[in-house]
Amino acid sequence: MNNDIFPNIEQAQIDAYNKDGVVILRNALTAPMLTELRTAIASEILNPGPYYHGYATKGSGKFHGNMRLWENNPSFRNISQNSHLPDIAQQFLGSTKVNLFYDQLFVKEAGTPIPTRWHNDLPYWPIRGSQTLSFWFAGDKSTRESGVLEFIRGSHLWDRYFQPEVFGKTRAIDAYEKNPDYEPMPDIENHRDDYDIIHWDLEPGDALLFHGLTVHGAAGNTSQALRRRGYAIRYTGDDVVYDARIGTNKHLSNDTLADGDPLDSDQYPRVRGLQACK
Ligand SMILES: O=C(O)CCC(=O)C(=O)O
Repeated sequence: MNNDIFPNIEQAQIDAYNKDGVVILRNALTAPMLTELRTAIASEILNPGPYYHGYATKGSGKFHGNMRLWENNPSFRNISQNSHLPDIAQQFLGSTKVNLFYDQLFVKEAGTPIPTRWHNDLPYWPIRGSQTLSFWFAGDKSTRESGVLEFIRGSHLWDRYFQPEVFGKTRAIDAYEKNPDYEPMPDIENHRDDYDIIHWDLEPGDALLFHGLTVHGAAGNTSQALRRRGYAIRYTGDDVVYDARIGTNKHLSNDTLADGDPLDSDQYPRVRGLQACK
């Protein structure tokens, strides 16, 4: 890791991540990286890649989503692979190797009322294992009014898999297959006081780091002034393998891997650790 760019992660931050399932990392992107990210997002919005999953809004605003962006855009590749971010991931994962699972974009323009439903991510993913870490980078100042992410503290330790649902009307996937081992998501929004819900207001370049089982969601962006550009990168560690179970997102699956295989492949490149392949 290049310490001129980013200071070492403190053990207290790693402990907080392990306990709460989420931590904040201020200024996780350098200023040039933030500029590169914003330029890449603008180009993606003008010319969306193949996994575009924009959501229809009632009346105003626009919710632009897409995934596997680095495969088609060198700036997303640069940020997710050739930066200090995999080094940070390696420290939080406590792993000898790091794979880039995929990256994803969530842009809620000002005045987009669509909430992001409460969910956890691992049930959507064709992988299993405990070392799963997402970064969610703020491209803008983000507050509850503009739809910053909220988390249920410690929910990664529940070890519960909630049935995936589509976030809204989308071109990419109409529905998820039901997995009998998954359970329905409880009505968290109408019982918020029953849960330990936390959030941070973010400045551009800040990142939220969270575990694949941490339950999270977001309000719509009701601000008329702030865009809410969110860019997520998902990294995995040593104990994560491919999982061919039903109910996962078919745009994330891989035809060449069998159930139980390590992820190392063109689609999920090993970006840190011996034998980095791409
Ligand atoms: O940005 C959003 O609205 C959703 C983000 C999210 O759910 C994720 O990154 O896992």
